[in-house]
Amino acid sequence: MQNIIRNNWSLEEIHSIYNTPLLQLIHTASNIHHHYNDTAEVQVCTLLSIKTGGCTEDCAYCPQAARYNTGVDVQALMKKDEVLLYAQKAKDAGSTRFCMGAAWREVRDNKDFDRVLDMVKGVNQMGMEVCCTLGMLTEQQAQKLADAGLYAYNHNLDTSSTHYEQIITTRTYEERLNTLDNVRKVGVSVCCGGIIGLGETHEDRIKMLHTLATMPTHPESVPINALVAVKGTPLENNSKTDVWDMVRMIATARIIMPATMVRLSAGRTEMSVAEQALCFMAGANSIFAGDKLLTTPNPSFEEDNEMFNLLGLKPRKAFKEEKQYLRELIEN
Ligand code: SAM
Ligand code: DTB
Ligand code: SF4
Repeated sequence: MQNIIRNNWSLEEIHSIYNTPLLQLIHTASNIHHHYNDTAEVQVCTLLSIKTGGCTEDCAYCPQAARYNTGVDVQALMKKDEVLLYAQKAKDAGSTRFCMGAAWREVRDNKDFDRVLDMVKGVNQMGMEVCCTLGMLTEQQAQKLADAGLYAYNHNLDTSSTHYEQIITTRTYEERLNTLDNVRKVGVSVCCGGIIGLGETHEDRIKMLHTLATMPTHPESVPINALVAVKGTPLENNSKTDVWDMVRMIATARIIMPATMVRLSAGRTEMSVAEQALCFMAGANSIFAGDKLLTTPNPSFEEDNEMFNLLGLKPRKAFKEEKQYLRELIEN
């Protein structure tokens, strides 16, 4: 197997990989995973919602959009010290990446942003990889976050450019791609993936993977979320995501973006350990840990510890390789 990372995938190629008979697909993905990564290692990330609910946007899946009645309590931006306590708790439980999420359309240059910059500095000083997901960013804002020590920025495509308008109308796909460009320009690691179970077709999933795998540089991490169908959102009655679809998606992402961290993200509470094991076999090497995602439940640290022991997995160390790789990219 050659060490080649490709950015020139055609839709047809990805279509044919995605549609490979399932066991063969898992086998191929597993081989590629072995070649490029330490398959025993899984990155453990913890999420914290630092500003919850009351969001102006209309993302059809989201419990935090003000326009849906989902029972999520609106909470103003948390205080820095409180956030750092959560980060310490996550670190003590074995997390190496701490991701702070805000229910914002975009970052604004105000006191709240200054407070987030302080949080980023604080978490960085604790020796954790610090990540944020705050909505759209300008290049200047991305630079400020980078200067404060931000390691990664999460901004998802969510779905294909075609299905997108069925899901979100208050900001465009183009705007998402612009934010991702701004993050890339300042040398912050890009975390970008999507959700399955939004009513999209297999072709939409293939198209989204194609957009990710043909970026000039692959995102360093790609979260694959299964929709958490929250009561009160327009997608509350969507059917449960088929675990085989999750496996197929992860395996395809692994094959076309071999060195990327592929994150088995939202939806794990609905999956057995055996089903999650299949996802790790298919190339997933990152999870969100801790009993809450942003507003919805997630398996506890204890449950995940047990799973790691059973499957022989170990948490990946912080700051491994990625930074060097990014540095080289910027220098060249
Ligand atoms: N407000 C910011 C934004 O939209 O970019 C950051 C937070 S937002 C909650 C981050 C991501 O979480 C979304 O882009 C979406 O991919 C994911 N997400 C939100 N609600 C979800 C749900 N119910 N099920 C699965 N993923 C979800
Ligand atoms: C991502 O891809 N998934 C996370 C994180 N990035 C921000 C969010 C999942 C949210 C699930 C719904 C909730 O808990 O509110
Ligand atoms: Fe707001 Fe982000 Fe939820 Fe969309 S996904 S409604 S932007 S919090």
